[in-house]
Amino acid sequence: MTSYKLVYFNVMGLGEPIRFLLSYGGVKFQDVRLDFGSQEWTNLKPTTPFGQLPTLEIDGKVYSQTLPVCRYLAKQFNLLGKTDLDALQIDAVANALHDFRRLTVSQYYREADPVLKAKRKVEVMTKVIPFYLNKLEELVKNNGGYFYGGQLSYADLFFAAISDSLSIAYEADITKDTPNLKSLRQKVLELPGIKEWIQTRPKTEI
Ligand SMILES: N[C@@H](CCC(=O)N[C@@H](CS)C(=O)NCC(=O)O)C(=O)O
Repeated sequence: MTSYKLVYFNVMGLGEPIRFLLSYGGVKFQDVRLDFGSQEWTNLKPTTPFGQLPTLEIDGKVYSQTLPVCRYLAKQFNLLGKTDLDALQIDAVANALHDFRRLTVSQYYREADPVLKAKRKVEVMTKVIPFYLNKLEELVKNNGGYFYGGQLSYADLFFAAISDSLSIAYEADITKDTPNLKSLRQKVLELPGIKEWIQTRPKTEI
């Protein structure tokens, strides 16, 4: 049996889409959570492929970068469409979601400098969030309740996994004005494996 060990910080962040995929796939995984400022992370950082987390160890070998890791798992669990062109479209949505999270959560919400944060807030609230929500809502509306092809893909799981963090940054339910995204999120949270993960996962703010 394949062994999986996810190493990330004690937040949802970029670890959560990987945790969602592993839970959906019904495989057991070690969910290692480090403290950002810890000696453990300082020691581990130079040994990781690109000095950052998450990493996923598969049968003892370390792999990094959230999107390729998600894509690999999506392939294992049949969440990458049927053709290479399906996969290309699904990857594009997942990549856009990764950008959306980075701009909203990493570059604005987690910004430590209050002056810079206040400046970014205006841009994020008035431009970034409306832009992505509008595009994403349209996709789901035009694709039978999913991001692509009228069927579940890893992009759908990715969105549901980052939605809580997006809502924290947005200071409101990120799906409050987008009914299609709201029901997609709900559908994913009800999936076997993911439902159990949500009930048992450690509770963290973001
Ligand atoms: N491109 C990477 C970005 C990973 C990343 O930004 N990781 C952050 C946490 S979300 C990190 O490791 N920060 C700690 C550090 O850089 O020391 C991915 O998508 O996985």
